[in-house]
Order: sequence, then structure tokens, then C-alpha cells
Amino acid sequence: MEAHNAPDRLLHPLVRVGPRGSGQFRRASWDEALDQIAAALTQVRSQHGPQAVLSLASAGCTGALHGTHGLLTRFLHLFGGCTELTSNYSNGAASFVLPYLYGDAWRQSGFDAATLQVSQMIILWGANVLETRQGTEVPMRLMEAKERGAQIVVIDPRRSDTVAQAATWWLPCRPGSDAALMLAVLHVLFSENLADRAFMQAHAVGMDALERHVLGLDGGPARTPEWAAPLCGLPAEEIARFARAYAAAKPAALFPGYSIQRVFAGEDTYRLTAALQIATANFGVLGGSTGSINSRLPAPRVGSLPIQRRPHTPSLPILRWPDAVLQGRSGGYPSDLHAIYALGGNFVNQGADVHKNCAAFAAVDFAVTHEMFLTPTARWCDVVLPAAGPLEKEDIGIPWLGNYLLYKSQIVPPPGEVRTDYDIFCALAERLGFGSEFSQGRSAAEWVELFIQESEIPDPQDFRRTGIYLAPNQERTGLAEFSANPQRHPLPTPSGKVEIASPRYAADTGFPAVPTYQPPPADPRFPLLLLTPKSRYRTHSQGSNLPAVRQRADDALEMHPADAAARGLREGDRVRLFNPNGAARLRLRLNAEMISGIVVLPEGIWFELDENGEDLAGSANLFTSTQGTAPAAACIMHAVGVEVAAG
Ligand SMILES: Nc1nc2c(c(=O)[nH]1)N[C@H]1C(S)=C(S)[C@@H](COP(=O)(O)OP(=O)(O)OC[C@H]3O[C@@H](n4cnc5c(=O)[nH]c(N)nc54)[C@H](O)[C@@H]3O)O[C@H]1N2
Ligand SMILES: Nc1nc2c(c(=O)[nH]1)N[C@H]1C(S)=C(S)[C@@H](COP(=O)(O)OP(=O)(O)OC[C@H]3O[C@@H](n4cnc5c(=O)[nH]c(N)nc54)[C@H](O)[C@@H]3O)O[C@H]1N2
Ligand SMILES: [Mo]
Repeated sequence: MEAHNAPDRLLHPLVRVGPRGSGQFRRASWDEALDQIAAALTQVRSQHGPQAVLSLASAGCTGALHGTHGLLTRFLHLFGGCTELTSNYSNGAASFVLPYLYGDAWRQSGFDAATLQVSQMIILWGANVLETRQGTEVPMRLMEAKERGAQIVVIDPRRSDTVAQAATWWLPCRPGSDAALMLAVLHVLFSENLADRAFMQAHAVGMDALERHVLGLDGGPARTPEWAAPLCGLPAEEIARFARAYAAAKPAALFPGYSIQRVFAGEDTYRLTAALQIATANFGVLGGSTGSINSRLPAPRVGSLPIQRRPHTPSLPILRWPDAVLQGRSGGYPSDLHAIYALGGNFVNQGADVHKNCAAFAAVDFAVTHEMFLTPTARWCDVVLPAAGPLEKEDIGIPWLGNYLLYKSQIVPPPGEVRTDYDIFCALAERLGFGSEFSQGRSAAEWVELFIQESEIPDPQDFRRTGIYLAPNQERTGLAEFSANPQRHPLPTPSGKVEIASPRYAADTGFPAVPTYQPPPADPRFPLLLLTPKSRYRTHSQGSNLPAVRQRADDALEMHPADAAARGLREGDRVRLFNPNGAARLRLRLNAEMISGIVVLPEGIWFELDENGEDLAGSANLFTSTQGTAPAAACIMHAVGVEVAAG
């Protein structure tokens, strides 16, 4: 409701009058704004082809009908096509490796939160679920598990709320060192004969190659706890103790956060989480997990907006969108881009490398978005249409994790001249000559009705009345059938098993077949490792402009007192945070409840650049780059090298 009533809520269409990015707009009528968009898109399509339009679609709104990603995709494919983004900022590295591990069954490799009821140990590996949730039921199940005496291990460089409230064991490891810690745990399992060899044999290929690697029989050092200790900043003895406790706890659920793959070589952390769950025979077992992304289980069947993708649509990894705009074909990207259609995201602020993102928006002929607020991204557009927010439209909600659907009624009507994205696209499609194809003659309410008819929901009236449909099975364990009988239910991989050491992976990517720890490149001028976690008060950049959220939000830079003392800095000082990509001036907050050698700046603050291009607000992506991980080209948003000085 804060967002609905906000004084800076966009209430009518805006057309740019000042330079791009200046934020200077004038009020326009819907007709004028829609005509301008239709004319600009037509111009780009006729001059350069539809692929010159870049679809910047994100998940600002999810839902069967009003999902921003689906709406923009449907619209642009009917328009004639576009250039699309693949993957996402959330779990790009994990999503890249999972099909190599599990084949297509990676879509079934998660678990329902209720299965945590029977876990003896829950390992939250870089997961801060009391603040990020990742499934509405997860925090409750975690606290239940703690109360009944389950061991809850949290591996996180800082004392998050999850560490403070749920952990029975906190392992504060150095960011980006998780793969080293995982190898050392495997070393203890193999060398102390704690690994379940029969389970490994039956369920995986390549565990033998991994064992040789871990034991140092393939030319490298043995990955012992002593080897890992200086990399992780944890005592070798504690690493060994953790490995033994993990081997003894049955079943143990390993719940990897996405943070551990949003780092250099993040791909291999998710190959190793699978290896750990296999070595300990927790893979696909009730109360265990596969070590995959927790949300990879199908939601109940429900209709959704159909999208007829055009064949041969050019695409590029999401991380590289500004490079693709700036370099086009000459840089090896699939198209020369002349227009940007952004929807449901604040890409200029949330994508890596804010300066490059601004340059990309400056470079196109035309940029448009629909927004609730004049975000940094909206400021870089030529036309901004006022969009209805999630509370202002009826829809069916599909959860992050869990076997249920939500019926979301309209809570309040859209204010001012605000329209829903669906209605906006209907009006635009009309102007572009494909109105009836886009709407199929249906109102939003008629689509929602159709989706319910197409669903497995037995009693639609009850669904609308209660707001929820719970599918019969609430305690699903991903890949349970394979786990119980791998011969009868093989995985759709070449071997029929989980492919831990994967020759296919090696052939496709040029990276080692065996998952391993790769030391990140280090620059002694930028010795501090920046973490940019989620704020507990905000969803990404939403609310950065709302005073009620801003007051509570933590937009100071956190530093360990020892690192501050070494730099002559004190609590409350104004400091300058910088690296080769950018700089920001921030207030310093000392925090002894995290390891030294890191600094923490929650992601999502809208940047406010001064005349030198330095940020006065603290947007985390001033410091990140579009280089990313390899081979996935996924974002690196933790363990980014920076330095801090008095400022
Ligand atoms: N409140 C809130 N919740 C959210 C979101 C939000 O914006 N706000 N966003 C949602 C979305 S889209 C996503 S993708 C998920 C994201 O969920 P995650 O990606 O898992 O979240 P992060 O906050 O990046 O990181 C989780 C924890 O990992 C720690 N960490 C950082 N780097 C490392 C590392 O190298 N190793 C280890 N072991 N730990 C590390 C951080 O200190 C943090 O406490 O959250 C979802 N939930
Ligand atoms: N440094 C750093 N950067 C990160 C991350 C990190 O951990 N560190 N996390 C990354 C991750 S995991 C993610 S998922 C991305 C998320 O990045 P984005 O997808 O950009 O997410 P938001 O900032 O939530 O932006 C959503 C926008 O959609 C608008 N919106 C909401 N509802 C609607 C609607 O119904 N219609 C329309 N038209 N607009 C709507 C909101 O006003 C908001 O401006 O950020 C990534 N960026
Ligand atoms: Mo995300």
C-alpha cells in the first residue's frame, strides 16, 4: 500500500524533454504517448528489422496473466520478433550446470519446504532464508526444525538474521571460497571412509575422478582441511568436525543459497553441492535434498498467457545486455540494437556496471518502459507509461517454491490515469495492427477465468473465496524415484545417473570435467571483498524511493572494526568506496559480527550520481562488471574487489 499511495507514484504518461537520463519529462496524453511508441517501434523495425529491439524483461510482476516477462515476450513476438535475454541474475551459473548434472530432470530437482520436518541437519550454504525466504513456508519450517533439536549449520561470512536466529553452528567462511570448503569436506568423507560408496556407485558417474582430485592423485595438492583453512578463513579442525557431523546426520538437507554461485567460478559450487549430497547418501531422500536450486519442482497446473516464439530469435546472456547494445554485431553479439523495451525491472540499477548501463541507454534510438515510479531505468527512457502495481489487478500467483496457487483479487483500483500492462499492450498492439491477435478478444478478467478453467483446481469458487489452492502432495522430494531405484528410474543423462565429472561439460565449455576450486583473480589495490546481499526490507530496488522503507533500510557500508582501524576510519564516517568500475560516498557502520576483509552494501539502492559520476546514494552495481563467470556468463555480485578510504 505504501507504493500505491506514494506521492511520487507515476499517474500519467511522460514524454522526455531534457537529455536522456536527466529525468526531465512532460505530461502527455495516453494517445500521444502510445502513438509515439508505435511510431518509434515501427521506424526501428522497418529500418533495421524487429531484432533491433531489445527485450529487457524482468519479473517485477509475476503471475499467470500480468507477469511482466510473459507479457512483453508475447507482445514483441507478435510485433515481429526482437532480441531476447537468456538466463537471469538470480541463478545463472547454477542453471547452466544443472542440465549437465541431471539432464532435463533438473526441473524436478528441488524439494518442498515441509520435507524439512524430518531433516536431522539443515545446511544453509550461503542462504539467508529468514530474510530472503525463498518460499513462504521455509522460515517456519526452519524454526520448527531448530525447536525440535535439528542441527542447523549456516555458512555465511556475516552474521545474518538466519545465523543469529536459527543457526546452531555458524561457519563464517570467506566469500568465494565455498568450493574449497566443499572439497575439504569431501576429503574428510573419502579419507575417513565416511562416504557411502554403494550410493555413489549407484547414483553418479565421476565420483571416482572427483575422489582422485580431492585426494591429490591427479597432480594437484590434496584438498585437505589444512589446504582449505587459509582460503576459507576457518580452522582445519572445525572443517573436519563439520564434515564428520554432516556424515553422521541422516537425513541432511543441503540448501544452497544463490549467493555461492554469484561469485567467480560459481558454476562449480553447484556441481559440488550435488556431489556432497551423493557422497553422504542424502540425495533425493525425504528430509535430504539434491543440492540443487530449492524451487525446482513444478507448480500446480494452471493456464498462462500463450507465447508463440518466433524461430531463430537472437538471444544473449542477460549479464551482457549493455555490451550487446554498445557493441552489436561487431562485438560478436547477434544483432545491432536500436531500441529498448524494458518491463518489470530496473535494469540500469540492478544489472552489473551502472555506468555501462547508462551508456547503453544513451546509445539507442528509442527506449520505453511502463513503471510505477521514475526509477533510474525510467529516467533513461523516452516514454514512460504509468503502470498498475500488483495490488491493483486480479491475477493468479505462482509461488517461488511450493505446490500451491494463489488467487489474487484486485485490492485497490489503479490510481490516476494508471493502466495495467495488459491494457497498455492491447492499446499498443491495436495501433501496430495486431490488436486482436494480442488480446484474442479477451479482457483481463476473461483470461483469468480461462486460466482457472485450464487448471487442475477442482473448485474454482473455493479458490476465489479462500485465495489459495493447495495441491494434494505438499511434501515432495525432487528426484525421489531415481534416488530410490536408479535402475528403474534413470535420469535423462547419457549415463542415466548424476554426472558429477562430466566429459560433456568439458567438451562443451573447455572447463575441467571435475568440479573444483578456482582461485579468483586478486588485485592488491582492491583487497576488500564486497558483498551485496538482499535487504530484508526491500525486494531489490523496489522501495528505495519510499521514505518508510528508506528509513529502515540499511544503506550504510558495513565494515569490520579491524579493517576500519587499519584505515583510520570510525563509525559514522563518510567514506569513499571504489574500484575500477566506480565509486560511491557512503556512511560507514562498523560491524564486528562478520569476518574481516569484507565490506557489505545491500543491493537495490537507486544511484544518484554527482558531476564526477560518483554515487552519493550507494547502488551496489557501481562496482560490479559485465565480465561475469565462465562458462555461464552469469553475474558476479559477491566477493568483488574494492577499497575504502576516508572520503
Ligand atoms: N528480502 C528480500 N528477499 C528476497 C529478495 C529481495 O530482494 N529481498 N530477492 C529474491 C531473489 S530474486 C533471489 S534471487 C533470492 C536471492 O537469494 P540469495 O542469492 O541466496 O541472497 P543473497 O542475499 O545474495 O545471499 C544470501 C547470503 O549469502 C551470503 N553470502 C554472500 N556471498 C557469499 C559467499 O561467497 N559464500 C557464502 N557461503 N555466503 C555468501 C550473504 O552474506 C547473505 O547472507 O532472494 C529472494 N528473496
Ligand atoms: N549488486 C547486486 N545486484 C543484483 C543482485 C545482487 O544480489 N547484487 N541481485 C540480482 C537479482 S537476484 C535479481 S532477481 C535482480 C532483480 O532486479 P529487477 O528485476 O530490476 O528487480 P526490481 O528492482 O525489483 O525491479 C522491478 C521493477 O518493476 C516495477 N514493477 C513492479 N510491479 C510492476 C508491474 O506490475 N508492472 C510494471 N510495468 N512494473 C512493475 C517496480 O516498480 C520495479 O521498478 O537484481 C539483480 N541485481
Ligand atoms: Mo533474483
